[in-house]
Amino acid sequence: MAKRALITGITGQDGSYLAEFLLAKGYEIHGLIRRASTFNTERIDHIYQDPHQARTRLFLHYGDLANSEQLVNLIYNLKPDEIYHLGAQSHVRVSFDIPEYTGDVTGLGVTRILEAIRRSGIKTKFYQASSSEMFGTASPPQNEKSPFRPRSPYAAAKVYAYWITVNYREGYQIFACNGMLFNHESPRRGQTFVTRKITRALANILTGKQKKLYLGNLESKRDWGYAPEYVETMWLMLQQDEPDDYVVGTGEAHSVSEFLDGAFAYVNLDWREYVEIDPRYFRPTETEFLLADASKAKQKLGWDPKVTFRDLVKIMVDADMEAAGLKPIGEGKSILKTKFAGWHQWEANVTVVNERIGQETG
Ligand code: NDP
Ligand code: GDR
Repeated sequence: MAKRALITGITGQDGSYLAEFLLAKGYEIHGLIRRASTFNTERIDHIYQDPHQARTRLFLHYGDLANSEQLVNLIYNLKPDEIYHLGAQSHVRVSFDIPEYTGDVTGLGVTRILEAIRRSGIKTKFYQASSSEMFGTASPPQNEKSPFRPRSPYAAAKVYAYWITVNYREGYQIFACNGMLFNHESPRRGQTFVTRKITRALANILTGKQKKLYLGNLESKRDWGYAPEYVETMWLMLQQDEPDDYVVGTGEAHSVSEFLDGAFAYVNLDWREYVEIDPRYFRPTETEFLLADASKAKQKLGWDPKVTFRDLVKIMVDADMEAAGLKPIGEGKSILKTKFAGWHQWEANVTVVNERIGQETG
């Protein structure tokens, strides 16, 4: 019989790739979505299946992480083999504006799911989307033994979520894992995260729709990888004999200005002519330097990412050029074909989620 998975955050970047990955593995997928007055399923529209058809393997259910009543019913009724908990208020800058809500959804939301598992008494495996942001000021490279020194309401909520996951594993013998994933990006990345903000602005500059790109701190360094490779680790963690916590990242860190260098040079432009600094994008406290030591994931999960930082920049620029109606340079597209000829396709990568320019809050 097909395995059944529940994914919270299925409409997000990672949820959409994970759903695609698990469908390719033959899973039956159930996704939690929030009711909205507009369609909010752009990232999964290409895999959407009409629930009225026989042999449908993707089902969507309304619910909210801020409220446990629906979660208990859903988990009890579905009895999923695996739960991937990816839903969160995931924007670090925004968490300073809405700290209480972030604590509720990103932190307590995890307890609501774990309690639903415990109370319903079902046997399921649980994945918690923990984050490199939890390390904050801890010296790089960061691994499973590094201290947590969170630098934002988001990171503090994720630290709480990390420990409640460990607590339910130890206290109630739930197969629960924390994946401490470092930044992972893609053409499906939300448009207010810095990499996508840059590649999308670049495409708009090329079409003449946008003149300037307003950014904050260009000096912070991140270990950026390619999102589809990261969702595979989530699945791998739940296939092990014992539940455990893992750091996942490439082992290479670059600054925001290096991302700008790579993206603009790829289309023969100089970012200094377009980028302006806007203080509203600075954070009250910043995480300066994140670099993963993912040796445990490499050794125990056999995970070894293929897409490099330079590949990632080209993949994202190509996709945003294509989404803007331009002919992409093409190197990113062919890198994807040769290095990642797996379960997801280029076409499904090219997304125009929102046309608005210049009103980003993050
Ligand atoms: P996204 O922001 O793209 O997706 C977040 C998802 O959570 C969306 O589906 C969103 O729904 C859903 N969500 C938000 N609030 C609620 C709520 N109150 N109730 C139900 N669902 C809600 O995040 P990513 O895909 O990038 O990340 C997935 C997870 O991994 C997050 O928990 C994030 O914090 C974590 N993470 C991400 C990393 C990264 O680099 N991407 C690195 C480390 C951790 P909607 O579409 O309706 O907004
Ligand atoms: P991050 O990602 O905070 O690392 O969290 P983000 O892309 O938002 O910021 C990365 C770095 O870029 C700097 N920056 C800007 N960031 C944004 N968003 N907008 C700007 O204009 C801008 N200018 C400079 C930031 O200050 C920061 O240093 C992401 C999220 O996906 C989290 O959910 C996840 O847990 C972590 O990655 C790992």
